Amino acid sequence: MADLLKDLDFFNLDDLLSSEERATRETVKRFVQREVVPGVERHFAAETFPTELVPQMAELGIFGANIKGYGCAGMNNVAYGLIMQELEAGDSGLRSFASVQSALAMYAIYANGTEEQRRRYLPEMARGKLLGCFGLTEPDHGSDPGGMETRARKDGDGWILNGTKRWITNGSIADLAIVWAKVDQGFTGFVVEKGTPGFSARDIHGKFSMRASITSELIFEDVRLPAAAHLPQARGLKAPLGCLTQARYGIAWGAIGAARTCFNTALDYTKSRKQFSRPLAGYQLVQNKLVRMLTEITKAQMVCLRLAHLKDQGKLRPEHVSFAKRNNVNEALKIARDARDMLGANGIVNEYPVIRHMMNLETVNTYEGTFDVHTLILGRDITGENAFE
Ligand code: TGC
Ligand code: FAD
Repeated sequence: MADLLKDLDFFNLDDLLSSEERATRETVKRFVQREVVPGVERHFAAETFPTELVPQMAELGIFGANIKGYGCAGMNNVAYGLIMQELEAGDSGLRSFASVQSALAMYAIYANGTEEQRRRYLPEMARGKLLGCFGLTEPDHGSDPGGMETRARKDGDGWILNGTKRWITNGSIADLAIVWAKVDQGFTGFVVEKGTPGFSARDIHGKFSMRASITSELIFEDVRLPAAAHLPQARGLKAPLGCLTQARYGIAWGAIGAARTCFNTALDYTKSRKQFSRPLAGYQLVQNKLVRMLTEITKAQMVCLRLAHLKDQGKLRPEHVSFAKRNNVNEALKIARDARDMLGANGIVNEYPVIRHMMNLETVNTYEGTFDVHTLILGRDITGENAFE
């Protein structure tokens, strides 16, 4: 079978990458090809995450890859983005696992924790010895996390936490949860370790999307937390939203990987599949679809590369990330749907990766700010009118 993970580089964007960035991409691509692709359909069917891959991912420096110090690889944001792209070329669930560990859980501690908290958690998380999750969404509050009902109140030196978080990636396999809660003065965050009395996690089943990823509900019933569990720099909603910007950045890159696998599959299939005595790829309607895929993947690559350079220069605005997340995921989803169609009946079976990517991308379009939420963020930016108020 053809190499479905192979690069698509119509404008020689590789010329703009350093040799280290290219080497990082190739290493992760090889890992995905050898270790992920052979077992991913099995995990998807069984609704399991391949936890056996965690030590190798840690070895490759994937966790907290763009964090400096604390045992992290300290790569630049181009290399970090390329890692996300290659992981998601394998499966969105794999990229999600890495995003949550790195951009949500580790970054939350890095940006909002004390030096002691950073030293305690980050090196172990980089080594994959401690896994994290990030609890912001609640059963009744998704797009509007400001409505959250989870409450923390002071109790002597410590805190008492009550509430429920839902749709939490890695929830039941995580050793620690970053949990966001309302307090008298607004909002703040906590590191809640697994096994803390009153804290439980239960998995959500029956998903048609992100099946090779664990999604859970977290329940907090009078959970007593020590002062050391509080993230003291987390003041207001800005703290969790700042973490989302990091994760959305990786998603914008990741979506290119999923789209690329779908494009490669559709191209390979239509070149060999004959109907009415010639290859499907010879028909104008099919070529139109392939060219649209090539165009959107190439545009997404260019947006991401510029995004990475802005991020490395400290010039990135959250709205830039909204633009990229909104566009790249939505286009990836359309590419996956077109590829599914182009494979005909073969498009619905797991002999090909397309339908798995298509179903995964439905989640990616919804989480980390839905397509429409990012439309409103960008609308607010260009008009100065806030549709959320
Ligand atoms: P708003 O008034 O807009 O902002 C409150 C404060 O936060 C600042 N801010 C940001 N800072 C950094 N990054 C961002 N993206 C930021 N967005 C806002 C803002 O400047 C303000 O600061 P200050 O100093 O003035 O206080 O707040 P709002 O309540 O009106 O929120 C608006 C809205 C809709 C944009 C926000 O609530 C939102 O983004 N909603 C979407 C929720 C969401 O994306 N949830 C994701 C949950 S995690 C997840 O899905 C993980 S999936 C697993 C994986 O990643 O693979
Ligand atoms: P809602 O907010 O109820 O939105 C429903 C629909 O209404 C959407 O189409 C939306 O665009 C639209 N809508 C909402 N507000 C407006 C408006 N103002 N104007 C117009 N339309 C609007 N969360 C976490 O905290 N941590 C995680 O690790 C995590 N992992 C996830 C994993 C999976 C597999 C999934 C599916 C979700 C995950 N989430 C996680 C939750 C995710 O972030 C939310 O699902 C997402 O933010 C949307 O919230 P919601 O599902 O409540 O939809």
